[in-house]
Amino acid sequence: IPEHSLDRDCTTLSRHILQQLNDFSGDAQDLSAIMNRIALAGKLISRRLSRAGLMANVLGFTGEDNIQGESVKKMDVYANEVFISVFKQSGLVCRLASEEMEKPYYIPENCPIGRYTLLYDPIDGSSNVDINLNVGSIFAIRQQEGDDLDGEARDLLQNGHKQVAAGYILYGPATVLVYTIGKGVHSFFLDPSLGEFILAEENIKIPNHGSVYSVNEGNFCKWDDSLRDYVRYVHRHDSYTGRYSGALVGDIHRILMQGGVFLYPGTKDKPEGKLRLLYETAPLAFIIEQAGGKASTGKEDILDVIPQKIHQRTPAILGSCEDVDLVKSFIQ
Ligand code: P6P
Repeated sequence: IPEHSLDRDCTTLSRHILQQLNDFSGDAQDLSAIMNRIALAGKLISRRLSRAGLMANVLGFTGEDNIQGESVKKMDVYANEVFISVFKQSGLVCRLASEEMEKPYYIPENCPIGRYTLLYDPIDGSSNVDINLNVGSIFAIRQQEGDDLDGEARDLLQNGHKQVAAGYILYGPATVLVYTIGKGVHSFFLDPSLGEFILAEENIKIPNHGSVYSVNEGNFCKWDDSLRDYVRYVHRHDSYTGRYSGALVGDIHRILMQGGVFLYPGTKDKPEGKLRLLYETAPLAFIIEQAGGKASTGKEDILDVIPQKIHQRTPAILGSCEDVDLVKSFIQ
């Protein structure tokens, strides 16, 4: 689509999904409507972030801890409630599973079997909010299977191939939404003057190799020797450069667009690492693989991991094929 053509400006997210599905059946309409609600959540969060410094009671901590034992920031709570409120009356999803909630939130009136579940991290990297650096929302959509009468949501404990759609919203200098429904990866920029996410790039392909390695080297002494050998290797080669923002979505977006590898390995005391599977590494693995990259725990593809519990963590190595293979060659 030519730059700044009227046609480009009219390629909104919902239109793009229907084009992608090349199908205007009920299911396609539902998926398009769900993505539209996610886009609405992104607009509301983006607006709040842009005013965070100007509004009382937005920055800083609530004083509570979330189920992960992490101190909760006011923006975490606000963003989580935004996702719940935009889906409550939608009739589109029956459950919302979030990093911020111990158990999924059920929307009882929407719960016929086969309805969708939204898994999301409402604001990832929220420690960046107070210093005006990028943060992101991460989401995945799965279909409910079975009746889940006891609220244990066991049908969510399946591998990432069960994801129907996944993506993220990056709140940076511009707000960018990146999604896949298994037919390539596409990006949309929020045009504040239109209040719409407008198509920016279709079928994004991650380069086969990139110069960036993105990892928190502060954990160097806690890693296995194989990871330390990998980092010593890239230190010795001038062709590599380190980039790490401390916010997953921005770090992954850089790797998607420019190539390279993002790592959050396990450590000796936390072999599963820090990142959660169902609403962080699995959605991002879907995106990276759809863009032609690789996503591994170091032992297996992230999309093959079957979680034992909703908030399970996995080690994560995501990025360009050559760079992920290089990391894996040290592990093996
Ligand atoms: P560390 C933010 O808290 C987060 O969940 C991700 O956004 C980010 O990639 C990671 O943790 C940063 O963790 O241990 O490097 O500060």
